Amino acid sequence: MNDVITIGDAMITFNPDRTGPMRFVNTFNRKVGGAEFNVAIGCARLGLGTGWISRLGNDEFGRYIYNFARGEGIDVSEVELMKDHPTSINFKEINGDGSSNTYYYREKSPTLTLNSEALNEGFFEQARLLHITGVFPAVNDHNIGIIDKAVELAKKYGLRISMDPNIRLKLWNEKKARTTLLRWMWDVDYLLAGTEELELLFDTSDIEELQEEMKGYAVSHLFVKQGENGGMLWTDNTLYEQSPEHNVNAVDTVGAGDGFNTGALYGILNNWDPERILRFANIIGSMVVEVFGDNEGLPYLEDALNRLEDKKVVER
Ligand code: KDG
Repeated sequence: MNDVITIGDAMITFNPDRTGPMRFVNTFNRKVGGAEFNVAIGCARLGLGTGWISRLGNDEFGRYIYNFARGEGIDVSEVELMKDHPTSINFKEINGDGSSNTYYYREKSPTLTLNSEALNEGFFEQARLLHITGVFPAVNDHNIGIIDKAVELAKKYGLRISMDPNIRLKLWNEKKARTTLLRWMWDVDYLLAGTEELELLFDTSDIEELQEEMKGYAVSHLFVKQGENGGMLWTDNTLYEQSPEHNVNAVDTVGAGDGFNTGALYGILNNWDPERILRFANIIGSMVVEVFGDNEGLPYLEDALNRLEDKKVVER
């Protein structure tokens, strides 16, 4: 049985070996990225049963991603390698402060071969939570129908639903992002979003106004991810605030939000109290930015708990 299932497009991510404009970068390291895929890795590392629905190219990159996912212990029974659809790729440009720009080559994503009829009901029936993001539907309109069906199946089998808007304006425009993501909001239990994304979706990032807004939907937990400024969680009519972690050396911020999500989902699925959930999410986000790559910094449960409990670890 999987605790968490998710659907998405993974890519070979080329990480530069130096900061600065990409035109001056000569060497890249081959890594793997993809918002939903990162969450799947993070959940699996924390010990949650995790399943990923996807399509990859039947090529060397596709095999690499497939084996990577399998090696992380992700259930890949709903992943297929497709002929004539090269695996998607992206290149990153990293700035001195760890922030980055992304250049996508994913128009013909192998996930175009995935259809809503291909979603295996049994996979949903056996799971506890469906995690969706705004990246997969932004890659192609075709994927919107797949998320519609996934949400329908999640409801049918009583799964909880978490959503990270993950708005990528290189993939779709503001209006499209807003109308598409809002149509799923009625079914979302846990919303995990950045301040700018909330502004785009609800025309406000004021936490009191957002709390009111959430009451109109079924959202029980609103997480506001504030990056280096920490985060907030609104649940049960109470607002919890988390200040930033100390001494974080950010080298690559991509994937931090996905890391935050994994901590939040772990805490929720284990019925932790809100303060602990929020701190854990924040800690995992901060661990991700300390390592190059979109998911290499995602911790195993023991490492994350050591940070949560401020335990000193003897290294040698
Ligand atoms: O959330 C991080 C992801 O966005 C990254 O791993 C890959 O850019 C990416 C994408 O669009 O999925």
